[in-house]
Amino acid sequence: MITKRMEKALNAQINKEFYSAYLYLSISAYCNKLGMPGCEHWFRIQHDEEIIHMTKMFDYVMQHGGEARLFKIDEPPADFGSVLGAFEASQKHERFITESINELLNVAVEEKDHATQVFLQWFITEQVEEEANVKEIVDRLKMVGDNGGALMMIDDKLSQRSPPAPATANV
Ligand code: OFO
Repeated sequence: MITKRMEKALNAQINKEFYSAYLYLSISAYCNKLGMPGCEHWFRIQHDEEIIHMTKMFDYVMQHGGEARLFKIDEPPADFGSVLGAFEASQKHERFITESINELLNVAVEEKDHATQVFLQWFITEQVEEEANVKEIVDRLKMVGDNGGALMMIDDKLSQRSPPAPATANV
């Protein structure tokens, strides 16, 4: 059974994962407006991944004897200035989420909640991947600048991203 403090912290993270999904859906709409279908697709998959993160945590809270709670989701921005700006917004957000997951683990350690410490390992690893993926794209976009042909090639590559595996609470 999780402690009330742990439950509160996990419920707050569920809200952040929902916001992540909201943010990425908004960025996908922005990419649609820019006429970059590959980027739109990439962010739509990113949105789907965030829903999986949220669902994993939501299910875990209940499996561990807690009460899963849903709170109001903040409105995400709709304009990111450029496709590079959109990916930089994603990079900044993922760094924030990494800090937040690390803080959750600190709470689990302080609460001597070993099951939640194990559960959070999946998220710790996932954040390394999330940050690495977006960094690679940001670096490439910076490299190509305004080169239309190169941007089209990046867009095409991003259109090949595969959908995520379905959610399971078990790690
Ligand atoms: Fe849920 O990892 Fe991104 O935000």
